[in-house]
Amino acid sequence: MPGLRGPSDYSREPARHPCLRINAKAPFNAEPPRSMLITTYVTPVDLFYKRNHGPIPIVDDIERYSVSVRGLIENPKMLSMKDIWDLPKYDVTATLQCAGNRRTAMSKVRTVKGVGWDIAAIGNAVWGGAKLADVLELVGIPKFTSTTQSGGKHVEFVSVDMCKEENGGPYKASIPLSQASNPEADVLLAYEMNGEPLNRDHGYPLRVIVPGVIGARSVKWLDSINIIAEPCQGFFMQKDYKMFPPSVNWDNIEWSTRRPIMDFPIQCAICSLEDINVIKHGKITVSGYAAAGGGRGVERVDISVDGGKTWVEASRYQKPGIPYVSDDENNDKWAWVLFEAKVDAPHSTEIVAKAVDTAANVQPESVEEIWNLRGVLNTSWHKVQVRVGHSAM
Ligand SMILES: Nc1nc2c(c(=O)[nH]1)N[C@H]1C(S)=C(S)[C@@H](COP(=O)(O)O)O[C@H]1N2
Ligand SMILES: [Mo]
Repeated sequence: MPGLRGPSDYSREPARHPCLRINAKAPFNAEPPRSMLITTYVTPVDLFYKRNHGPIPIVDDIERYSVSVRGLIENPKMLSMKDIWDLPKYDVTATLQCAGNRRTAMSKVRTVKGVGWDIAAIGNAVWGGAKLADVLELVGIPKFTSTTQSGGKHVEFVSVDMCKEENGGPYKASIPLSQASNPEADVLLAYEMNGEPLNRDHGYPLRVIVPGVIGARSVKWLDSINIIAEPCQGFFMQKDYKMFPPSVNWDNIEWSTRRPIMDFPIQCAICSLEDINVIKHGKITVSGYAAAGGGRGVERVDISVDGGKTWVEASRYQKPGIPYVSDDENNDKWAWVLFEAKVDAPHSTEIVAKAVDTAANVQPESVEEIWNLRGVLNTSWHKVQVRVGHSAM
């Protein structure tokens, strides 16, 4: 029996937290309630969103598990968990966000294809593992390499889960070799999440973490690493997770004209309020998360209580009680920033949040202008309705 295998049915799924909102049962896709998402800076493993495309793989014998590293390199190798554990260990606090986060709101404009997510297909964890740049050195690829001698330019990660989009084949994705071999990009082969061994849902025994990039590239249940000349040709790189303008529909789509999405764009959402709220007259707390992709900082989070006419600035923090400064070198550069503002809502209104990153990128105002048929990257201003009533609900 192999060390790691992908079952063909859902009879051996792990137990999950009862608070999760299940968006699809098989494959299992679920997110925590809004209010629970931001009670902690580091998201508890149980509450962290779970995004799968097939049944959860099974480890029969961890002693027999190994990752093969092969392709356009001189010395292909099979690495056991011990080989990975023997490398220097890094703990990287990084936010993972599904490109489909906030898809449900986009689907209200026009139908989109995909799992309906509210605003919690995102989480922040401390990932422990070896740097991919160190792993690549074991097979003779020096740090900061963009092309190997035999023409390798991309690093492909292949799993074992059986995905229907791949006609029963495994999930796979790739990133450029220049990013993979750059130790400062902090790409990890992670075996721990929040100080515990990874659990099955999140990729046990070993997964990739690509900080600052959409979750789809952080392949779980890693089986092999291939050094290849062209980006991975798998479904999730070539026929999914690409950005299209609103004019593209299922009749005129040409997948090959677009790049696979990598860095996620500046995002923020209010988690302290549901879509529609009835509140008592007075101060309300508007709090949530902001996340800038690509290792950029969160420069500002703006809150409006009049639908976007006037704005106040929210306070930002990563560590409780310590104000966040976007260019501080001690920040967790790959992690989200929580925000809070106390505002007055004297009458029924729309409360809006939008964030600005350190490259001055801003979230687009309307979801219509970024609508796309797959419902990805909905980063439009996050809006909630507040009705001021006589009694709080
Ligand atoms: N093997 C494998 N890796 C995968 C996936 C998958 O279905 N199979 N889903 C991807 C997507 S789309 C996301 S958003 C993240 C979700 O990671 P999580 O379930 O640990 O939150 O895993 C990525 N890695
Ligand atoms: Mo995703």
